[in-house]
Amino acid sequence: MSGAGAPQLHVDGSGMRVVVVAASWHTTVMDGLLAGSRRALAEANVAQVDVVRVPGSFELPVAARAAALAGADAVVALGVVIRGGTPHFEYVCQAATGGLTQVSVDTGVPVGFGVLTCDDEQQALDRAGLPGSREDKGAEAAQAAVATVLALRSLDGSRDSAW
Ligand code: DLZ
Repeated sequence: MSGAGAPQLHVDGSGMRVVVVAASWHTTVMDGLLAGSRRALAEANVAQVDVVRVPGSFELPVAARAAALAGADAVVALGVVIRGGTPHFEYVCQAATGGLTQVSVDTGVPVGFGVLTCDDEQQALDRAGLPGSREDKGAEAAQAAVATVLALRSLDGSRDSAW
């Protein structure tokens, strides 16, 4: 999937509580994704940011659900899955993607999807928001989560969602 065409989201998350759930495989890439999310949430004026680490991307949905049920306005899910020689990649990616979608739809709490699913480590580094990376998927996931909170709030009244 190409990163071309991504929207520029300038969001205001003042007063929001956002929980970042983050897997722990592939430390360098995860450090970049986490830093990008934190940066974007600070730029969006989100004062309360909590980070919860889980072992792998397979564990992201259960942590995201707990965060949503505990009162988070939005959840940002971060992980990196790198293809190996077995079908394990497909199962972990499917579990993370389907599980996070289910959490979001079932709870009504937006989940920003910052799980990289890559053929190799270089693809992940290119998207990790590190010096030299072409894209910053941690920041994009955080902005998307806050933007979706605003979009859903606009359904409650006559306000347009603003970003
Ligand atoms: C087992 C596994 C493998 C092979 N690869 C990754 C990966 O690239 N990225 C990731 O986030 N997690 C990986 N895991 C771990 C699973 O997500 C999960 O933590 C374990 O299967 C234990 O439930």
